[in-house]
Amino acid sequence: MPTTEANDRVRLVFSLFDADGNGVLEADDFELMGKRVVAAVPEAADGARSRLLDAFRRYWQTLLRELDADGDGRVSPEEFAAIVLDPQRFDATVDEFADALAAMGDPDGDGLVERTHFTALMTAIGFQRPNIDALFDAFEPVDGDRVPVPTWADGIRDYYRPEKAGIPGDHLTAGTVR
Ligand SMILES: [Ca+2]
Ligand SMILES: [Ca+2]
Repeated sequence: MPTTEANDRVRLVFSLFDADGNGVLEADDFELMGKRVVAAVPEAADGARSRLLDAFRRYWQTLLRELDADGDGRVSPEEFAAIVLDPQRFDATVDEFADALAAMGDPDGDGLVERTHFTALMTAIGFQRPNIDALFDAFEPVDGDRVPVPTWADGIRDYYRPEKAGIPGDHLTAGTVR
């Protein structure tokens, strides 16, 4: 059984990925979100941007393939909820997305994500400022308020784990769901 926290995390991610707010996920949401997120770090290299845009598209393709039970080309909240039931079907996609997003937060390539870039990217995805701040703090930033790229990428992977509770990613749902 997924934890309550995992269900909350998934509900939140659905509401954010529904970028046009029409209540279902479709290809346009991921184009909209992808453009918004890559624009958040203007100094990112072209390679990092196209990698993240590709990751958003791949993400959508995986959701469509795995979750569109009624085959209407859209993923409803009910269809999306099944994401927690069989997480290994999404592992490769989440992996790629996590690495691509975390890499965007490190435009100077020193292996560390500065808080300003983290905040810009997470704001572009649609998370709320207090939640973003709490998550960054939970990653225990060091060395001039920065966190290692893999720390963030692992945090994203954990966010999707149905069995996890009490993880840094739970700071993102505080005050937003239920
Ligand atoms: Ca939508
Ligand atoms: Ca559907």
